[in-house]
Amino acid sequence: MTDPKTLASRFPGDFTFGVATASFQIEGATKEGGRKPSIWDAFSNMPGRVFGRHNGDVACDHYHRLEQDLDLIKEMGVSSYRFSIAWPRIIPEGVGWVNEKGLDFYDRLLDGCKARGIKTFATLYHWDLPLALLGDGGWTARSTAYAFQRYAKVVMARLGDRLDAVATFNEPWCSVWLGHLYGVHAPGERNMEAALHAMHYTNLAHGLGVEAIRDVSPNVPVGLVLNAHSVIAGSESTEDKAATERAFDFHNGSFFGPVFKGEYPASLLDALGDRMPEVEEGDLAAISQKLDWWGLNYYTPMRVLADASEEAEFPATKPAPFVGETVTDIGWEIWSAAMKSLVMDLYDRYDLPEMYVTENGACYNMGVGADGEVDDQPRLDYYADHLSVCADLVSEGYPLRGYFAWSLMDNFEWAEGYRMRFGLVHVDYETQERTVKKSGKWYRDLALNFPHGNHKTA
Ligand code: IFM
Repeated sequence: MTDPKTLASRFPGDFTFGVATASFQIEGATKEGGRKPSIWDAFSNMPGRVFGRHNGDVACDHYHRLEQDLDLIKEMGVSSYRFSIAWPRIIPEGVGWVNEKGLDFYDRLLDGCKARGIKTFATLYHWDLPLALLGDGGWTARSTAYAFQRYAKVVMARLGDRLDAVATFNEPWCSVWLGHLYGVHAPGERNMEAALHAMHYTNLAHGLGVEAIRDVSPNVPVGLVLNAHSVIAGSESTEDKAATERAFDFHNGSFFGPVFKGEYPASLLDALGDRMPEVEEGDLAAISQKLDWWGLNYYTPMRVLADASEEAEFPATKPAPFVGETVTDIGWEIWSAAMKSLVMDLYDRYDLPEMYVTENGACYNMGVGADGEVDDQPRLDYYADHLSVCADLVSEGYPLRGYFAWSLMDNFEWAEGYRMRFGLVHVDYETQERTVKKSGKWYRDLALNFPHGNHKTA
């Protein structure tokens, strides 16, 4: 079903349609307004880390084009904007002095949203850790969790009055495992012990952050955004099914466990507990405070087989072949059914609050044609397919309150640099011209024509 109006009519009247971005991926102006480097500035400036040695220096120049981009969001017809706040703009050295100019930028962003009738969903940490904190070990140091707590307090004290929702972290799976175990994200570490320290201290920072947010802004709904993995066994064998459960514990349980159950998975502790830092008294209580909401970022399933080789470390799995016939330009399998089974599985396993799909979207790299249009029909199809799954979830009673497309516009796709494009809006990085793609016009039709009100769900 691709008719946007028909699709929109399957959602309840108070559903939120939004678009999402993140600070380092769009802002640019990395040396302006008092900002100091983050670990991603350092990482992208090292040869061999990011495709083409691209970096965030200019990105989408959003810092200088704020008003124009807020107009664009308004034109997209959405009711909400999800963005992240750059810690190195607010507390440039991670600890110590607070940079008022950094807060001023987000002040303008929030005022601009409010003036346009757009709700604000902020994320405090979308991977741009102040580089200075790496001197103490970055996320492998317990002190970083306390630095984050202070940062959360500073942000909420100045901006909390205009936030409709706040998330502590975006996808800790990436900043922990990609950044400290697989080495493909900043800071580029490949070490299980370091990764396990980053895992616990990130979880602790989340818990301390929740305390800080509630202390300063008790009325702002607080949540956490997780890229939960839909882990699917590559075969029906007992070994592969057991591997799937291990993979679930490692990739999901390492965050969902402490946050929603107050414990790390037993299998993870058995296999790797001796390399974890001390979990101090009170840590798990802080981490597992009840949240108002959680966010799911979903793109593709994770298919796994058991890895029986001697050197395989927990969870001892390897990738299984794709089943879906199509992949996006970044090579990710398209399989919307896994989004539904994932949500069902997570609500079975954990006591979860209401949720948003905080990211979903597809990478396709087509450019602007001779007619001035960007024909990205496969992205449009991806959105229609996955939004239909969301409508099914709503009609089956899952407390899904909103959906944010990733992303508003093409941007810095981390280790892939600018070559991978996820935007509903095309960005010409030479001229910074924005062109709404075919998928963007379709999403606009859906969001703009969405019949707000108490209409019944299908
Ligand atoms: O671009 C990223 C985003 O920063 C976090 N979630 C996944 C997106 C696509 O890879």
